[in-house]
Amino acid sequence: MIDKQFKKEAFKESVKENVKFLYRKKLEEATQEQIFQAVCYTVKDVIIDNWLETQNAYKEQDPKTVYYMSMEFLMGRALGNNLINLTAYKEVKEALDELGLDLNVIEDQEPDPALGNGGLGRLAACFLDSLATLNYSAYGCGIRYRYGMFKQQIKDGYQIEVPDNWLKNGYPFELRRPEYAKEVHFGGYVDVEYDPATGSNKFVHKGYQAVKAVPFDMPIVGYNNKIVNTLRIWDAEPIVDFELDSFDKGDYKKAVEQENLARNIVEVLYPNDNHMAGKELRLKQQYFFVSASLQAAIAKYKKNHKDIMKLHEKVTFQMNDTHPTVAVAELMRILMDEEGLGWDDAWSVTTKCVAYTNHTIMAEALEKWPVELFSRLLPRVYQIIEEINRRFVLEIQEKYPGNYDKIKKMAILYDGQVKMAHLAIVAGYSVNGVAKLHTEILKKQELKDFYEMMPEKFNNKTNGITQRRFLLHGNQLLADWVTDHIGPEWITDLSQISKLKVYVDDEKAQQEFMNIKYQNKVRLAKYILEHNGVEVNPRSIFDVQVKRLHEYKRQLLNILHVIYLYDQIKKHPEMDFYPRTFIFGAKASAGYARAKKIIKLINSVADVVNNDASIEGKLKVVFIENYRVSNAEMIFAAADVSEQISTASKEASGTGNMKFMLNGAPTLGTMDGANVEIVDEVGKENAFIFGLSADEVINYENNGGYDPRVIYNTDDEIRQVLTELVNGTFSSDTELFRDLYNSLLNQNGGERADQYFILADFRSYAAAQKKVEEAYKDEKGWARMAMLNTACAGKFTSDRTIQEYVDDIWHLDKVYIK
Ligand code: T68
Repeated sequence: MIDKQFKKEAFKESVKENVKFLYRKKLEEATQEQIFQAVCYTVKDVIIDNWLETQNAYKEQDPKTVYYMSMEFLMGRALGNNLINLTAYKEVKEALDELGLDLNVIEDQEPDPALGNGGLGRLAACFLDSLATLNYSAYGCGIRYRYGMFKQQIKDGYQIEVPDNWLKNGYPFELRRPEYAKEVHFGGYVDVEYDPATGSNKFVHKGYQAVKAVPFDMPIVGYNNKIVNTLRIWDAEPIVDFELDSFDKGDYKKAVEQENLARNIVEVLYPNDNHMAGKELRLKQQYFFVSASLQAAIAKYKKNHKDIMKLHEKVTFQMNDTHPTVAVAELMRILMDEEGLGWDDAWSVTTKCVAYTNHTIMAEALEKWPVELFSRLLPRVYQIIEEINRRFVLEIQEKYPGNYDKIKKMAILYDGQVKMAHLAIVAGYSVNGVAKLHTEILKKQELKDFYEMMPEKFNNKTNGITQRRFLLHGNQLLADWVTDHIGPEWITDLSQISKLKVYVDDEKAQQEFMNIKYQNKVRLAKYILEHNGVEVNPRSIFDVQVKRLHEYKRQLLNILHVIYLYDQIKKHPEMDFYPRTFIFGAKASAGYARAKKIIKLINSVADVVNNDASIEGKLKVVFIENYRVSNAEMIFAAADVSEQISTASKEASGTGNMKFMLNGAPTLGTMDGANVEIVDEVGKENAFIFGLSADEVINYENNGGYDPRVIYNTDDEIRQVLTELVNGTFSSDTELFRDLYNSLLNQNGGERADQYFILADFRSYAAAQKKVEEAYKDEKGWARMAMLNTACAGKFTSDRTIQEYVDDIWHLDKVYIK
């Protein structure tokens, strides 16, 4: 307990003082936003003490440190989470109550730091929480985007993207650290110069443009252990005129160019998930934060260590997907050009320091950069990649003499492209997938050749989520109930949650559990009424699909099934039907036209269904605007059914599936990603599984696909659903959804008809949905199933995932604060 700092009276005084000091106001005169800032400063004061102590302990104990390199950290709001992890949430809530303030309202003032797209960025945030909670020394390394993920508005059923100016009022939890600024260089050329000192040639980068990288540090508070780690995100500033090399002094054009570079580079997060846009600015972003982070890490290491050859004993870099993979060549450059190592020594250090996590097998997400662009932007780094490639190709030839196919498939440089995944695998000492099935597919399919050549590198690390945010903070009613029944150990040891199993047949426990679910549904219904103007019945089944909009995630299958149900109810009004609320939340990449069309379709179906009095409210469809971490917490808590319906083999893991499970919502899903392991834990009788298997999908794909026309021609009800996309049922413009219709039935360019197997899986999906309805009608049976999902979620804590990374990959030392 941090009770010293959170004595209620002292806390109240401090908030009042901060309001006075920051705004020259009395508490009564301050706005909620000002009070939010004042409360944050009080909390930050406590955090800073622990932060200093943690850094001192690290200095004394000199543990190995992991640098988690990621283009994205989808942190979500910090105030509530920090209070939770300081174990001060309830005290602070009471103190604010006594001041006539509502902590929930104050929390709502915080912008939702959204420096990420979806699963990959949120995973990074969960990992930082677990690293701090498990007493490990860690830095998150990323970019301080001025604009994070766009805010989504829905106008006329269409998605509108609004810039997310999250720094507008100043972000109270960040700390600018100009004393740790680093320079990053772009463009120019490389000269070879004879160095008389060493008697050998050296490579000198000249004529470049420079940007100053300035770090902002955010505290990452461990749970109840006084550890505070650091998320270091880099801002870009121009190198002002007088700092130019004497050679460049007075070069006005260059000064302007450098200023523009600095302004543009951190301007905005690219809003694509599972898609590579290939923009030059994106590569600049990647090199910018990677170079600055590596420079900082090496400078820190050198403060207390002499031998750079032992870097790997104290430092490891984890690359979150290929986005930071330029780190391989940048580390080589620093070790050779700045630290004076030869190639072999530099390579030996590098290959013991970097490791790679793969998050996708989607072909369009694989990062490949044109050599022309890469070598122009990063000439010295490119030179190093050429040499890495040359040596690797020799290795391939040695291992597979005369097999040119291997070179074609495995080289880092091929067809005028730099293949970042190949670079990551060749240099990385570990290559991991993010769920068992995903890792198997990597080994057997996508990365087969690499697995055959270097099997020892490959390993699985099934993803996880932090129960601190997604149960303790997001579902306080259930969290208290769990603690009342099994004690608080689950907060830092989620395997304990299996102790709930003894209650699954206890009627009182069942009622309490379902009553909490009901209250959470009431809370969400209120939110929906306020934000969508739609009234939903909290007694209906809340069937939820929230995640990024992508064709492979198959929101289209879900909404087509809603249309199917609507047809059924209209045709058989007397039919027994348990009321359902289908809830969607999803952002589509700004440039992804088909995804945006699916959002429009969901909203158009909602309009028709929700306003059709003849179906007596049996069916409601809600699209929650601007799905993000803060409303996600509330949505998971209120869900009855978790829709995880990706085409098997396409979803590497999924992590939303785990958040639903923990909050007591059974999975309705395919055998894809971590769903497979969820079913292993909870039992297939406590989930609703349907659809083609990954093997079946891959088999079709390797043999030219399948023919959806067969289904269309033979299944009248499916044909009817598709026809309604283009016959005016959901839009007077019969062309509006033509592309969606065509995508299911016609081949288009390189794209197969129904490439995500929606029609193939439709009937088994509908059957699984029918089973959901039957199961839900059995109140006790459902309560049991819901409780079992919570009770079996222990494996899916990110604490477990992080411990596996530590044991198998990073080998970090635990640090304790006195
Ligand atoms: C997700 N990937 C996976 N990518 O889709 C998901 N991509 O299955 C997995 O659970 C999660 O990673 C964590 O492992 C992403 O979220 C991106 O957001 C992304 C961003 C930029 C470029 C490519």
